[in-house]
Amino acid sequence: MVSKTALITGVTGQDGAYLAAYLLEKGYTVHGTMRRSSAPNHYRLDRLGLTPQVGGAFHLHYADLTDAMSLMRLIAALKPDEIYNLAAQSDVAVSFSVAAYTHQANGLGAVHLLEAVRHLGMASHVRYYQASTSELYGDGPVWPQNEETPFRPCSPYGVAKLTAYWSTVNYRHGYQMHASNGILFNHESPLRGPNFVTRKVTIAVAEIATGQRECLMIGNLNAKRDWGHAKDSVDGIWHITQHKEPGDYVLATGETHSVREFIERAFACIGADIQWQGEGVHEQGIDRKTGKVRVQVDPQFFRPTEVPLLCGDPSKVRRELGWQHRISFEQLVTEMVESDIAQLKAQLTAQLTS
Ligand code: NAP
Ligand code: G4F
Repeated sequence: MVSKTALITGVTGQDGAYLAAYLLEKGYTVHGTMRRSSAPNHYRLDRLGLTPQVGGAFHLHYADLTDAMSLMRLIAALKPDEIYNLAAQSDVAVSFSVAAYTHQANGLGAVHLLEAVRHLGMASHVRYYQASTSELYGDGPVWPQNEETPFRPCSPYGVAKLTAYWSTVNYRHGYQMHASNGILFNHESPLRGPNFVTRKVTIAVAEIATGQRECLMIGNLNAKRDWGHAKDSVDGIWHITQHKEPGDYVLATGETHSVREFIERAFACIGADIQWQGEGVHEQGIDRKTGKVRVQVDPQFFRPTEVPLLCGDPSKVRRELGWQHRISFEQLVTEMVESDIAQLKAQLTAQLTS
């Protein structure tokens, strides 16, 4: 067991919740930041049984990446050994609507943290992890993408994350900080936000399976992603931060699948075989057995610019840190569908008995 203190920004998010549980298991004291919201936003922590208690190892604090002093104050008070900057406006599609805010949170937010560490005189002993992303590769022509592949981000989200990426590299070189980037490809779980495509699909499949809905409305069926499991990702994040030397690492499975394949696999979990008919915005997914239309394309989910294909090359992280993903694409999809069906059934039972 270790007796280190970690500060996780964005602990109420998918990765933050899993990382908090992972570090607590290792014996860390974990401090997480949360934002004020008008409704409770800690349901993921609740699902993992993470409740702050007096005298316990898990603590929550209000802070916001756009408020530099809130971060400075926390770092000064907590003196963490490790800082994991996971907080972000993480929705690529939404970043086209709130571009300036996305830059402030995702780009400047990282600078606020790095500056706080430097100004507090902690640069020589704090380890800093930056949640970088495969969105940095954008619509570039090269794949599989590795640490040498040129970045060509094509969304406000991706461009903002580029600021955070290079700031992390700059503070490493300029101030000898142990500051690392994890270039993470898409990773999912039952705790994934419901507006990301995987969870949107698995919730729809669960609702169709329980008779609550007829059809899934979807955007670009042909986009391809390297989808791993968030539990594997947080293990990689920790290994990057523990490495003697700081660096930049791709965390990926090395496999890529289309949105179409994800949908087929998710429907297969409830025994439905999806057949595709039509083209473009008129394409439909039909349940072969019942003839019912289960998937329709809706152009409102198209983006102004799209990242068509992500497939990571995790050779460096395998070679240097011995990390590799364990949970397969098939296991991931099955776990998500089963979790959504179980949750929905529990809700329906609760409604019937109340
Ligand atoms: P997520 O579920 O959307 O969680 C984001 C977290 O950041 C939440 O706790 C959110 O708070 C918080 N947050 C948002 N804006 C903030 C602000 N201005 N100040 C403070 N906190 C703020 O994202 P995730 O999937 O866990 O991803 C974690 C990080 O990895 C993000 O930086 C994301 O961009 C990056 N990343 C994710 C993936 C992926 O596939 N999941 C891949 C590559 C990189 P609320 O709960 O209040 O919204
Ligand atoms: O699930 P998505 O919204 O994730 P996206 O855009 O790849 O971003 C996620 O992964 C990044 C890492 O590469 C993270 F940095 C980022 O924070 C986030 O976690 O969309 C995946 C693909 C896109 O090509 C999108 O156009 O699915 C396509 N898609 C098709 N129909 C859809 C839909 N995406 C969403 N959200 N909703 C749809 O109806």
